[in-house]
Amino acid sequence: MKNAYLQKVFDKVRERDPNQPEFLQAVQEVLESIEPAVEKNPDFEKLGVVERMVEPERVISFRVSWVDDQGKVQVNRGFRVQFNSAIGPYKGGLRLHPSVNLSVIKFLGFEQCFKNSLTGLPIGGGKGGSDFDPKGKSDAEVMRFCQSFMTELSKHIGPFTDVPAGDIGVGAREIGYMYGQYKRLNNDFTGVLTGKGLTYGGSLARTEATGYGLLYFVNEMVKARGESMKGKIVVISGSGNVAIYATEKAMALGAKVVTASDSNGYIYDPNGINLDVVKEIKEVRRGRIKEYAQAVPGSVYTEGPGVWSVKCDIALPCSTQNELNAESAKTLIENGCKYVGEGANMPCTPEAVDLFRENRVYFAPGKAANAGGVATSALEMSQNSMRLSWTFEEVDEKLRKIMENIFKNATEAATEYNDPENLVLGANIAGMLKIAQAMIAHGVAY
Ligand code: NDP
Ligand code: 2IT
Repeated sequence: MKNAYLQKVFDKVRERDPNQPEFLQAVQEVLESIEPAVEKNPDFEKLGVVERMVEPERVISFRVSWVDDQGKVQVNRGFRVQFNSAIGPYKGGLRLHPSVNLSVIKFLGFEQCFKNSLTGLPIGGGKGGSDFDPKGKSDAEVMRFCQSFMTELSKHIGPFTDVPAGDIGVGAREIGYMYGQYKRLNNDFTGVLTGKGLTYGGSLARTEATGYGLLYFVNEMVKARGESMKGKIVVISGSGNVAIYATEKAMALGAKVVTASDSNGYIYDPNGINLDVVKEIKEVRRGRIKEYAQAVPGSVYTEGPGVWSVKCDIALPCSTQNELNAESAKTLIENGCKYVGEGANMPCTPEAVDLFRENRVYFAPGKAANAGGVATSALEMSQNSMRLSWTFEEVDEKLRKIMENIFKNATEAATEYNDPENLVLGANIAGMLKIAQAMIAHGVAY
């Protein structure tokens, strides 16, 4: 970092939280890329804008005790980080995964602020979750965990305060159990969560939104280089919510998706993934991706994280943070990959992102490319407030326009600094400026 003010802010964050590597990584990436915008706005330093942005407004950590099927009491740790409410109520998902800790939730909450700002909708940033592992748990255990988690979380959220949603390990089932518990405790039928089921206030197209939105964004990048999605070979990691609907839309746009993965391994299907089979394994049976190879002749399952060794034109990491490192980036580049779009949050390491830029791989950071999920959550909030529901086509059309606008705004911000394809720079600056203006407008209490 060349800017002395930003370096000072980063040093302080590192001094305060030396044991939060994911959070430090996310902060460093943002601070490095907003440098030119901060230099243009010297009042930011006096007003402490960046210091305030890197410090969450509120961090809630709580005990979640629940009873397993054997009658034994289990204890997990729950979190909600309410990062920034300058432009709207805190908004962001809940992650249930054994790797969840404060560093992970803070990095996700920090990213969420800029992402939500980029959508153009009035939503602040937050994130939550728990180190509870839903894998191998019965429905009844998941329900009891979700109820206990919500018993505490309900004290801190509300439709105009903080509106959580899904993330890794949290889909329609978990949102249903949490919503039921919130309603039971508050006697209030309100849009306090998004990603709800369609029978109780959910929005059509929310399930598809993150994956579809990613492809609407990537389609803009491909068009900007005068190309088309038709016939492109796409490698996608993950086989959860984002990966499944990214695959669906990529195929609808004429591309061929040849992989899917989970934390055990990946499948390669040279004929193009049969998405019905993936949906049956993942959405219906909650099974493992290796079952695909047994079901579909001609496909191959490989144990381990090697999905990035498959040759492609477009790579879309849709699993988790830091899943694509420098070595994988080199392999992708050697194999002729031209576009990378982050469906997951921060899936590419900083070294991988540098390599993409140096080699003219057109790169879309998650806070721009995967913003379709939260944008559609905001559309769910609007529908709840209006007490009506839009058709699938209406929501999908709004989503497409939002993604095209994010691409346009990030590209324009990057163009101002003579680097039009630098969407990291463009997304961070465009997202940050709106939050900064709102924070300055609100003043500081003293
Ligand atoms: P899901 O739980 O539906 O799916 C997650 C997928 O990623 C699974 O295939 C899972 O495999 C794999 N995965 C998770 N953790 C790891 C890990 N540590 N190592 C390897 N593979 C892993 O989650 P989503 O699809 O909702 O989320 C995927 C990513 O997209 C996350 O980064 C999330 O933050 C981001 N995102 C999600 C949005 C949404 O609306 N859902 C919106 C924007 C971003 P396994 O089953 O083996 O664990
Ligand atoms: O990372 C994300 O943007 C999400 N998990 C979705 C958040 C939301 O509120 O829909």
